[in-house]
Amino acid sequence: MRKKAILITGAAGEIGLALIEKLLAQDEARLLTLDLRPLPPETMGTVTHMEGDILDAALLARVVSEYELEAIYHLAALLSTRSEFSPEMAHRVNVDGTLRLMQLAADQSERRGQPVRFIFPSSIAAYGMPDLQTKAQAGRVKEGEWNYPATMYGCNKLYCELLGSYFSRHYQQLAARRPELIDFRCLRFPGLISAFTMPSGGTSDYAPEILHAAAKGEPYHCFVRPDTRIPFMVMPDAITALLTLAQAPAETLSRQVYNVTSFSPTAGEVRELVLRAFPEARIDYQPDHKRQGIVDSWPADLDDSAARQDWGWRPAYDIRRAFDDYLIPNIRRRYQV
Ligand code: AKB
Repeated sequence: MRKKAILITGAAGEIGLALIEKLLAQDEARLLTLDLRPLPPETMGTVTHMEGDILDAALLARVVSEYELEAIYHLAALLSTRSEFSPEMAHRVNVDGTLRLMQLAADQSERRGQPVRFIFPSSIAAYGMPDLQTKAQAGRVKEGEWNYPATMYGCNKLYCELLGSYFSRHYQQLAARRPELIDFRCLRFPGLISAFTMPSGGTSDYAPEILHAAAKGEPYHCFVRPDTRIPFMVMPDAITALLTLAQAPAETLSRQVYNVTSFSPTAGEVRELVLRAFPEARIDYQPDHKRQGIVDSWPADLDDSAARQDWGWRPAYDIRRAFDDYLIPNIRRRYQV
């Protein structure tokens, strides 16, 4: 008999580790995790971990033969900066990998006779604004606006949102018998900041990098201008958003892709907040005009009213609470400063 499981791909990444921690705290015992890397020692042993590639058909076949999946959190991805250096590889991981996971979810839904919930983090990278004037005028961007991404990662995310919609509404629409469809739910995340982990390969990474460098006493050259503004959220709110959307009754959802956001500081404001806690920090600006161009193409703010209305989304942390109650105390503990 196959074991019931909740699959988390990209489990050793920032969101994955925070999600595992939260689900274990809720006594969730059915976690099956997948990543190219091992989990850190403190997490290893608390879940069933498979080390391998989401593109490995034999590995996915093993998952299907041994487990009955009830939900999939598909977090594995190459982020925006990394994807620009290897766009074809990004396409393989971000698109082909997601397609395979969706096929697996469709197969599992059919076997169970019940939809598998497929939770997918998308990103502000799915938006693309042509210039700073447009960005300033656009204000809080809604889900259906400015869907013209300027990065491989953004294109991959936007397309996978559409794939999710296809798999959950039209998959095998011409077959003689309509198959059981997947239950696809997606969040467009802003930049994320964790006190415990560092992102790698993203373009919103400057904000967590300013903070972690300051706490470690290392100098930091910020790769965007001080006036650069994009939305951010702290990791506990990102996990709350994922779990709340995953658990929302289907009839309350009016769409499949939801913006979520918390606060939209400039890079200069992030520096000021970090300096309040670490006055000795050495942070200057050395904009990299190419990475700057990517961040400039992302909205300054998101309209998350659909998430608020449909499933009661409210971030617990505004910018003050994020720094005073979550980031600074935890990062001081982490680096013992
Ligand atoms: C990145 O910078 O690529 C990510 C994102 C905004 O999705 N953090």
